[in-house]
Amino acid sequence: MRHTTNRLRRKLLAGGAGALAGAGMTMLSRSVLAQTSTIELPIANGRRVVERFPEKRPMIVLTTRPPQLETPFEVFNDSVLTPNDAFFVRYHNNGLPPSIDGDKHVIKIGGNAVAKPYELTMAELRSAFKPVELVAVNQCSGNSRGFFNPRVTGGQLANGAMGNARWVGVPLKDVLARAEPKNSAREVTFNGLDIALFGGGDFVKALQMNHAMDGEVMLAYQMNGADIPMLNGYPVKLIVPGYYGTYWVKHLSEIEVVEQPFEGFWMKPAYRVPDNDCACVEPGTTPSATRPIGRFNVRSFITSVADGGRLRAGQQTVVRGIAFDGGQGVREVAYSTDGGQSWRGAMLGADLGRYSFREFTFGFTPEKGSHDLRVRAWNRSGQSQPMEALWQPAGYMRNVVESVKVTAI
Ligand SMILES: Nc1nc2c(c(=O)[nH]1)N[C@H]1C(S)=C(S)[C@@H](COP(=O)(O)O)O[C@H]1N2
Ligand SMILES: [Mo]
Repeated sequence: MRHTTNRLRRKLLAGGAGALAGAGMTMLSRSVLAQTSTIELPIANGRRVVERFPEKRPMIVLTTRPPQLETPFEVFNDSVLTPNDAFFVRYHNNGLPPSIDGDKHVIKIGGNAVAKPYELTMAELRSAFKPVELVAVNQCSGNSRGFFNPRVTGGQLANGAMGNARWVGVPLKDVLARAEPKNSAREVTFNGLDIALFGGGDFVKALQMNHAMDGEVMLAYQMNGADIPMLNGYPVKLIVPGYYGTYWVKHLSEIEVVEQPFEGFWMKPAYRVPDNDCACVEPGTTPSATRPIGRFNVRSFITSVADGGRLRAGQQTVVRGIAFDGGQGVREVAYSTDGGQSWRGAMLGADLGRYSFREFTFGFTPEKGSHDLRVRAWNRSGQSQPMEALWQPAGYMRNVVESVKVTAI
């Protein structure tokens, strides 16, 4: 029932959008302007418009064409899974399809390194393979870019370009196996329905063959028990657990298994990081060598109180937050209430799997005055977060131990 309703709704939203993809998106984003308000972000970005897009609650707007929407940070305190209507949205190009018929959608599987190219319908994807389920974080490479100092160009995001969802779909490995990859297969490329309207590069990403065949990379058609929202990749998106969102191709429509390395614009020069252990360079300098961005580093955030927030003096509060990493799983979260001078262990919440947000809590009874709260996580292989922010020119991979200054009154 819900399924049907969803589909109807999606058609309604897209209805009358016109033949041009770009015009279609204008209609989509303009259809619900009534809810506009603004928000002050605690960074140099200043005021931001908060607006409601199709299937979304009011979100922080970076751009409207294409839609780039950030999750209001309070959402991360409500639940460990990020609701679909609050999940961030990132696109590169303007040519979004004005509407998608989920029942007619097909994924073409081919390339010069398969013996049997074929077309996979959504119906077959849902019925001919054994579905799997996984809770995993999607995070944009540029999440938190707006905090870089010295500042860098690109979307000036605060910390809301991330989200955690329960995905249901089919392992990519099974879908590829049916095309009978040859021994010469080296990489797999992924393309979605959106196009670059004004030239520039269509958004295509690639994974190494062994990564694509690891059994974890997934073609998901469900997000938190519902169809994937249009703006998050309806009807099917690639899930690359532990890897930055750039690989999570939305409206997936073409998969190619190829013998030669793929170096399209969005693999090179875009989405590269300094090729060293910290993926960082001296502020203001250019890396001498780069590699494609890969797994998430370790991060943790206090969610129950914001920087500049107030607490009650003399009263115990439970401070809450989330931590995650690139797939080892969170082993430990430490907290400090004195700006990092002394640390104690926080309590970890339910384990939803090693790719999920992990909740943590600690009790704090503040004395009257100001306090500098910090949290720092470790993953199961002992990796953690730097105390001082690292820098790189693209503004990717920020994971410094953040400081949340609160006043107890
Ligand atoms: N088809 C398509 N898929 C895409 C992109 C895009 O521009 N087009 N952007 C990628 C990037 S950089 C990110 S961070 C994620 C964001 O996923 P979301 O919009 O569902 O949150 O989508 C990825 N998949
Ligand atoms: Mo991204």
